[in-house]
Amino acid sequence: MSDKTLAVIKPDAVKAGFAEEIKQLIELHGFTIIIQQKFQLTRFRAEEFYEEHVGKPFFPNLINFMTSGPVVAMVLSKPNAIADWRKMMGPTNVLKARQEAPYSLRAMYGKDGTQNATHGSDSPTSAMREIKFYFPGLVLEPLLPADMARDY
Ligand code: RTP
Ligand code: MG
Repeated sequence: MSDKTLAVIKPDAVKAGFAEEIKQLIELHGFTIIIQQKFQLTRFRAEEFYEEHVGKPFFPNLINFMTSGPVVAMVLSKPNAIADWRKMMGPTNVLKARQEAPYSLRAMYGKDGTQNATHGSDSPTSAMREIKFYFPGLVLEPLLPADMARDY
């Protein structure tokens, strides 16, 4: 599963009109966009997606932000997709990103510590959970020949 990850273009970047440019950069970096869709998250859905952060001081701001407009969710494929996509995004905090990785997506397209343009799964387990969250019907693994031959 580390060859697939869930990427999200967050509401700040979508609103600013950066989505197409970010998608072009994603493909230039060798990722294949397997599926993509624009979603408006409800508070309930945003709280479920970020449940690991419930109770943290930035949680209310995060939920307000993530429901402030549409997001573009994508499944990206490439060897080492999870780590490579996080590297392409850069550090979580945009000010830090601008200092340490000026050509990262967050440095170029983000605004601050919360409005940071993009999301990426942080492990194979979260990639699996997050891909299912946005694309529950997606079949990720091809059927085995034995499955196809089975008499259902
Ligand atoms: P993400 O989950 O969105 O890919 O970001 P991440 O792993 O780099 O960072 P994480 O710790 O999971 O935080 C999730 C999102 O919460 C917002 N945040 N705001 N103001 C703050 O101190 C703060 N800290 C985190 C950001 O939108 C961050 O991406
Ligand atoms: Mg995270």
